[in-house]
Amino acid sequence: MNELVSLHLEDQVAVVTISNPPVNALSPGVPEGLQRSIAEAAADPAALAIVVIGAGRTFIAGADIREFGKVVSGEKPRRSLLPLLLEIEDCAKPVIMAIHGTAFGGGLEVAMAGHYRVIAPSAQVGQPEVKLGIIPGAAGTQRLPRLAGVAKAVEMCAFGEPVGAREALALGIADAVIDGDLLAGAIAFAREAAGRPHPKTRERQQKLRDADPALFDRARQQAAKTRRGQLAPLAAIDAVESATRLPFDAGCAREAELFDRCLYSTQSKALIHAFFAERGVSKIPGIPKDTPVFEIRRAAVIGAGTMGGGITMNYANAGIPVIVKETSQEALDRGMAIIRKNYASSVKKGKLLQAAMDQRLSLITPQLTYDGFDQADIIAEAVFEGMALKKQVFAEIDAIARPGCILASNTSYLDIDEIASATHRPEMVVGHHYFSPANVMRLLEIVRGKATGNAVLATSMALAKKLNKIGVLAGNARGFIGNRMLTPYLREAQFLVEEGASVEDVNQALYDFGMAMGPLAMSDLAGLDVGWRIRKEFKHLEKPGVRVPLVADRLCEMGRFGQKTGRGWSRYDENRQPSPDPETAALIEQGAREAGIERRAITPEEIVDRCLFALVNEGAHVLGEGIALRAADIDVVYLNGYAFPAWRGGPMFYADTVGLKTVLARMEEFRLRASKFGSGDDLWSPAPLLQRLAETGGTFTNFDRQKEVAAGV
Ligand code: 3H9
Repeated sequence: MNELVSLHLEDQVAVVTISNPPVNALSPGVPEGLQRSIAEAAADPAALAIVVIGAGRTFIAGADIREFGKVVSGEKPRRSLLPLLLEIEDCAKPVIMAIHGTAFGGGLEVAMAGHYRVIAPSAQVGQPEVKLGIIPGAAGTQRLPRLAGVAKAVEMCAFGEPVGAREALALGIADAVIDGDLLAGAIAFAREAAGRPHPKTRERQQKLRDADPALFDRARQQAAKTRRGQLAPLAAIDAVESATRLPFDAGCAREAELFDRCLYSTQSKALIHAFFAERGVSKIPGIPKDTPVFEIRRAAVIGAGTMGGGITMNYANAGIPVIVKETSQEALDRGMAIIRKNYASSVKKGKLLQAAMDQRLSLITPQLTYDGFDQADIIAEAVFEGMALKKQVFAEIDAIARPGCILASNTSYLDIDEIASATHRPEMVVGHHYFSPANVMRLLEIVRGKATGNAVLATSMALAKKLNKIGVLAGNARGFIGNRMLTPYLREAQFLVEEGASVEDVNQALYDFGMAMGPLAMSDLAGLDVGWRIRKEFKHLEKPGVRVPLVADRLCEMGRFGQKTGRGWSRYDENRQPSPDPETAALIEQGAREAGIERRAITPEEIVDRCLFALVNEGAHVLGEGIALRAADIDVVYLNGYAFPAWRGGPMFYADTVGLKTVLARMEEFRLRASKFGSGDDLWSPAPLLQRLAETGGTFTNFDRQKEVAAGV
């Protein structure tokens, strides 16, 4: 016995309790403790049956993912859980797994080795390993199809979505749902089971025989579409398929082979990095977890445009009453119509009940005045991007808002300190930068002005969670983290078309890399007028003589704003499907000719490297300047705000996997090439941090700015 797993006898049933907070992961010591407890209970003549249960908030949430990090870096070999699971399954006394919270990954695999599973109504079970770039590694792909059927096992193992208690019961994963006290119910179930022969999952065959052989290819096609570029979903399908073709032991051996292949892949390293990065962003040095936060009971939003409408929906979705204000009835009606349309489309797709839609709409108060703003705990501004207008709005709300009300700007580029200077309470002013569509995208950049109070930041982080967003702290630099980095990324995309690549070449190369869409397609989706407006705002900061893109402004002057006008970099039909636009191509060629740019053939590799290394170099500036706290925070921004492929880990992690020396060498090639246009040093000088890490063999992932600051570096 050890502290992680304990054993006691209750009502002639041995109760094995796993206690490894926070999620009872199978860390070293837990499997060993389980093994000893089960053996001791099996040998105890006073015990009729055995119940395994998790202490705290959950059953076992899986293998300890931190251990995989060590395996990947070669520090520790993998210890197999398989022998333990066979021992449990072969135990002479019935073993009942009592599930609450989540039985995920190795947790479900342990549960399936028991003879019976009882489950709390709110519990979930799943094999989410693919989300970490691996597959179940302890016979999950072999036992699950025997319990739930092959089709469901393929779905759960290849796509990683969990099922709730009632579905688990219907599928045969669980044997009973226990309302009320789970342990008491499990003990009662165990006493009843004690007299009966108990089934071994690995010996069940019926559901394997029922499988439709065509389902594997269908699943592969689905994975190729919805998990583009990822290895693990395909490996999971192969592993489940082997359950239908091979005896149990051989199926397990095949699973182990596929598991190892996935575990040692860069994809799993990247996805595990993304898992911990997402959970690390809320940890802000100097703002401990117990920092007091303001309660947000009522919200107000200024502006019912694309962003304001989405932000309003976020509050309503979280059950927070929200006022949305516009300046004209027409704009207000238009905004509310879009909100209603968005909800109605969720109802139509079966994602939302009509009653929930009605309830959410009832929380929204559309109006043209500031009435009720004095009651709000937060006022979110989402008006057009322009400093003069923002300052005017902040001066107005400063005069109305009650003390203790947070004033948040949704600016995507502007200086939060200057906005705050329009108020008498800069400590209450913060940036809440949402990403379009704001009701869908999970990222929220929380921008710290020089006066922003810690309580405001802590509240913003907590609020992000409540709104089902991932809050990332950003410093007050033009474009903050995400958009600041986007500028050089989009710049290179435009230079590439000027130098000879087609719009389609550029979009395709980045799409093939794994981005949800190419850079120019993304610009067309966001609206070319957005960047145009920002460029005008910052025109005075452009350095004379440095090369700037030639075509985007011309497209805007012609009223081609992208998808919304049907024309931009590409042409769009009424279903927003793109096709090449010869007029845009001619415009690009003309611009290049006038500027004396010699056009040439450009490889997809050059397209990817130029766009991404420009992005990474700016990321290194952002990190070195402390605009982002950690490289992992930058990765979270790009994974959740810009659809960077999670299996690449984010731009900074990707650069680490390429190797910073290689990145630097490639940038030098680009610098020399750009020198032809007189802008090599301005555009391709490496960020000091990138240079230093490349020279010292460091990585972005291991760079700890806080440590360096503390050490006075
Ligand atoms: C696996 O099982 C492979 C098998 O086939 C076996 C092969 C041999 N390990 O998410 P939260 C930490 S693969 C280590 O904020 P929630 C997490 O980092 C695994 N740590 O809470 C955080 O730490 P901190 C398959 C873990 O309530 C804290 O717990 N399983 C693990 O929002 C709280 O986490 C999965 O993929 C872990 N397995 O959500 C499940 N899980 O406080 C992954 C969590 O220091 N986990 N932590 O930041 C989850 O999906 C969610 O964490 C869960 C709780 C739903 C469980």
